[in-house]
Amino acid sequence: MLRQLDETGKHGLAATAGQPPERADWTIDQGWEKYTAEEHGVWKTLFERQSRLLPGRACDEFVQGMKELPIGPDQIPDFGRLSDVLMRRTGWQVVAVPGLVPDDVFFEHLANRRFPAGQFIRKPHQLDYLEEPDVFHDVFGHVPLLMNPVIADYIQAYGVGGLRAKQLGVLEKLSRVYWYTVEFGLVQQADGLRIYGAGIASSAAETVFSIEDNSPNRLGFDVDRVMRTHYRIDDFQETYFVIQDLEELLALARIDFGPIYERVKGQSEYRPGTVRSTDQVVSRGTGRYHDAKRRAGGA
Ligand code: HBI
Ligand code: FE
Repeated sequence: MLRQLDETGKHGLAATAGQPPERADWTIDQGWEKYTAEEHGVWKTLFERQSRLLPGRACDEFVQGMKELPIGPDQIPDFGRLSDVLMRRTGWQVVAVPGLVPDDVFFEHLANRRFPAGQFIRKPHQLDYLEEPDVFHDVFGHVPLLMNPVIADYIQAYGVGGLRAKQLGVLEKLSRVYWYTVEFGLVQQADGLRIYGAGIASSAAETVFSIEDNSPNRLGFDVDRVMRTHYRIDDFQETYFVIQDLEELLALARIDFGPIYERVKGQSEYRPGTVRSTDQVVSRGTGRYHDAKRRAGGA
């Protein structure tokens, strides 16, 4: 997967450009009956590929959530059926949106425990790369962990915090915390590092890269540090931040970010690949992957 959000906080609302939404909250009907056999086929290809890769790489909570949801290889899931199960477990719902929605609309949904999921699915030629969040990224990547009470509270808190951060003019800082946790987070488990970030869990190549490759840095999560760290939207991350367990996010959902914004304001920022002497290094990357790209004149 790739993402949507650039470092200036602007978004390409490509899929819906020029068409104002019919409903103020940007939701649409999923229109499940209208998915074609080809679209269900794309889901199946992606589902089967990820299902082979995730055991031993995704965290236990992710695998458990997936098991308890009406999600399988054969069909794109029905949001109504997902919501029935989620609602009973953590009070969340999944609602359909055309793609990216404006920040305030996105946060308003999260603050009310509604997860806006892209209604569309990528085309067969986009299996490995697309910019907007589609149903595979949103449902396969995010929904399993919404079954977990800690993640359920954390993402709601991000919605509440997002509305506030936007008013304070510090959304870029908060969005880095979201990026390096909800989208690209790793967690330490008894038997090794595991994935909990949806951006990784919905990408075959990054699933392997984030866990096994010696190129990226893996650093202990620190909220001030993360707020000061740029991220990559166009390629694998150069650095992943590792939490000790999912409970660490619960603390993050409860603390007041106000003083942290104050502290971080005006401090220097870090490039995605920087390692400081004060960082807690889980594994220091060789940087080989991104160096090679830079030499080739790429990113
Ligand atoms: N809209 N559908 C959708 N999904 C997102 O993840 C999303 C969005 N709009 C805004 C947004 N993310 C980000 O800008 C915020 O997380 C900062
Ligand atoms: Fe996402």
